[in-house]
Amino acid sequence: MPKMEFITILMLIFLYPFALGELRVGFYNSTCPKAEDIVHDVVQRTFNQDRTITGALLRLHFHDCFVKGCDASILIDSTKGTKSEKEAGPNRTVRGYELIDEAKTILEKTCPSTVSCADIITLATRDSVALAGGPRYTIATGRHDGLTSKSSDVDLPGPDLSVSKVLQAFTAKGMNVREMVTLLGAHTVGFTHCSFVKGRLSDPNMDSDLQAGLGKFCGGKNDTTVFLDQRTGFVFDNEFFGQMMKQRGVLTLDQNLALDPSTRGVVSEFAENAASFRESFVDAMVKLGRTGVLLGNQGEVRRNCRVFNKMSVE
Ligand code: HEM
Ligand SMILES: *[C@@H]1O[C@H](CO)[C@@H](O)[C@H](O)[C@H]1NC(C)=O
Ligand SMILES: *[C@@H]1O[C@H](CO)[C@@H](O)[C@H](O)[C@H]1NC(C)=O
Ligand SMILES: CC(=O)N[C@H]1CO[C@H](CO)[C@@H](O)[C@@H]1O
Repeated sequence: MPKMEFITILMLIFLYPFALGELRVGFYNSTCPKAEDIVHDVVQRTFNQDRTITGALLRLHFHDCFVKGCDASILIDSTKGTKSEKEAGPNRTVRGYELIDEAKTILEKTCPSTVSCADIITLATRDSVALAGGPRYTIATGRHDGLTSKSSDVDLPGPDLSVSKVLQAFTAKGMNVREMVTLLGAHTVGFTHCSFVKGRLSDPNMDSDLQAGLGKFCGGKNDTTVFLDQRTGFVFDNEFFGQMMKQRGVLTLDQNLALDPSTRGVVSEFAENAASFRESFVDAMVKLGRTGVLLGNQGEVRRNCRVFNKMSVE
């Protein structure tokens, strides 16, 4: 029937972008109009009790996106057969899983099987940055959740690597040197365990007052934590870069950003110009959030962020 065919073709043309899939601002406008509000409320409630959630989510989002793309593969729990990404060394101390579960539980009640775990991470991170004083930005959604998560896939750079080695890892993900410095500005919030600091207690590139202070906290046997930004560790601002310019970086890599000729200029620009850092940060986060995303009919929308749908017991 010609008429039917015509309608079919029209429908195909109309549905084409959906089948192909793309990230869009307000992707859930019609399928789950409350999605972004629900995530925001959960983040707000958690933040009111625990301001460290901003650092937790930023790191969770980064570790997710840099290993097999922003596909929530970091959320998968290990099973008897497979060690998942979260078991890998660099994740030891990644936090924030409970918040994602809480948002997912509410979303599954409101609009079942609609909002991906990868989008929840992305939205929650965005909201937590704004609550800590950082920029509020719009971010596209429509990511799907990945179907694999293996501890052996995790190859994140460590904090003692040189700037040029770490840059290689960022370049491999399509980021330039300015974007790398910008994203490392996330270390304006959150903390590190003393195990990453011990090796710096005699580093001549560290301000001597800071060294004495860290020596007291990190000199003992306990692996306690210290702020990455020693001046405003809870506030999302450009003070991290000010601290690097004063040799008050806690991680070797962070300090080296201010010492290495390839990155020093950007560090000094951000230290002086808060607006410039904020703008760059928004652009870099939007870009980070597009890394290796699964769209359209790739992947799935997990019902439980810790378990692949095919593994879950109905
Ligand atoms: C490849 C370069 C990077 C290295 C080597 C690195 C290394 C580290 C290390 C060693 C810690 C301390 C972890 C702990 O002891 O618990 C840390 C914490 C953190 N990282 Fe990074 N990082 C990098 C890039 C990033 C990026 C790109 C972001 C976000 C966009 C980020 C966000 C954070 C945050 C927010 C924390 C604090 C976590 C918390 O408070 O629990 N990092 N990072
Ligand atoms: C969703 O709504 C917002 C605000 O009205 C709009 O900016 C955005 O383009 C919409 N997105 C879609 C995919 O409909
Ligand atoms: C180390 O941890 C133990 C057990 O949590 C605690 O009793 C002790 O006071 C801590 N020592 C220092 C130096 O913080
Ligand atoms: C939260 C979590 O699963 N952390 C794991 C990260 O990796 C270390 C080392 O393999 C495990 O001991 C942790 O349990």
